Amino acid sequence: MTDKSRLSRSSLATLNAHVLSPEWREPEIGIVHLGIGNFHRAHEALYTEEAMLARPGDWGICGVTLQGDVSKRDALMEQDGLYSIVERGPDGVRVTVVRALREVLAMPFDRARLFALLADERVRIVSLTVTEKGYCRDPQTGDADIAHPGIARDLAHPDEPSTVPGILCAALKARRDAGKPSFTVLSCDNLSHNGDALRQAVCSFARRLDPALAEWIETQVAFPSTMVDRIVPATTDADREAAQSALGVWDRVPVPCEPFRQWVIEDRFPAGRPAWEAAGAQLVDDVAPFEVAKLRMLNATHSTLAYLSMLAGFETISDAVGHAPLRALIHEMMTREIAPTLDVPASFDLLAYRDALLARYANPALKHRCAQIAMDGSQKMPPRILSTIAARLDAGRSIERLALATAAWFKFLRGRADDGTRHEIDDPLAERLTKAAEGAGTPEGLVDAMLAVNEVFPPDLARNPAFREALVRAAAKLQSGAVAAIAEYARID
Ligand code: CS2
Repeated sequence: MTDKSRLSRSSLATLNAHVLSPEWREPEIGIVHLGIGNFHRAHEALYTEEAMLARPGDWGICGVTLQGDVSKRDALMEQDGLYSIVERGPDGVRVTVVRALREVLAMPFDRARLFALLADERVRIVSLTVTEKGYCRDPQTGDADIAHPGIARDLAHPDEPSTVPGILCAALKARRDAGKPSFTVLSCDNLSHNGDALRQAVCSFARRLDPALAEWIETQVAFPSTMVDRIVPATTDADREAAQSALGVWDRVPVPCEPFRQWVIEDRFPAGRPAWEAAGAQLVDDVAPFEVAKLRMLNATHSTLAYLSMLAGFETISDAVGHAPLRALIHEMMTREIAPTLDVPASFDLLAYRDALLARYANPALKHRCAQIAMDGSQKMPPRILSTIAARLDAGRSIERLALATAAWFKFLRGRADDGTRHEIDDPLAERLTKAAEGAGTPEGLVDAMLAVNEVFPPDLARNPAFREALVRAAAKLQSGAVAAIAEYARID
């Protein structure tokens, strides 16, 4: 393939005009982003691109893959960091090219370059989308988990870190030792209070090596929280073809996504930030209400749809909500079980939010696979579903639909759909979870074996009899198949 026929800085001039904004000035790197997956590329990178178009500044991004994914680095670098966004709405496809990504690194191969950038005070923000498990937290305390092999290794070799707490700690130590100002650390993952959660993981890690450094981080480093939202599936050949036909050149790594996007950010950036508000981000004093509402409404129903669909045989989220009883089930779950637990400002209309979510899920063009959402349940269930269950139980309220979602996860962990089709369990606790799920025959046995997994179920919740009973009822109902259980739970009061 010639340079002109694939997306790169040298083919930019040949692109169809509507995919690019003309008034672009190449920025220097000002942001290092850990976890350069599709989500970041369709979200923060795009907001940053538009912010720089509105107000030029040096906020170019260096993206880092922490899994040593050299092929992802190389594919993006062969295109000079350029890629396209394939926005798929019910009414058609819109393709745009993003230029904010200036460099891509793969850990551990590019360690020296990464640490040189992190030490450079022109880098003013380090942001992250590393998924829940990337934080390496002890689920009971929220501190960096010293039983985690990566954390243990980084504590023993702090100069060659590979985990997020280890990398941030080493980089912040270098800033402190050189007398330089810190960068702001911006978590963009779906965790409750993601900024505070990251600060605790980093500070508890630092305290074990150097208490004075922990103190410096506590006082000198800002960890604003954010709520991020955009549905971004994995890239398929259909996306590459859509990009090719809009661009006129070949893009190996386009990102598909829905038209909707939202970003609510706590405005604490002592070292400055891009004018993200010019791109539609909401800068607020407290993101907690937005964050909790998104986790409990969107992410919780996503996981519910995913586990029930993996059993029932619906492949995508739009297929899942196309099944009327399943759509009714999550509609009622949001209305009756989730929304009443949320404490949001009066201007936040939770029922309108619910309806907007259902419309987004129904987008037939998106093809968001349930198997992708079903990953990492041990990390996702606590903030998405178990936190609502705990709040409901505290208030003496019913939890039937939430219990069905949880029991569907248990059954999913057995690795087979209701028709016997096999699926993989992709989860950091996979071995433990599948053993517990497979070993137990009766609904009671399954529920008790799962409730004993204390990395997922806090002791108070695991011991709650109303929770156990609701889970046993749901697990028993799922024995006659997910479709039958969905039909019944869609109707209950
Ligand atoms: C999804 C999220 O994969 C998942 O678990 O629930 O990635 C979801 O699509 C995003 O949070 C939407 O903003």
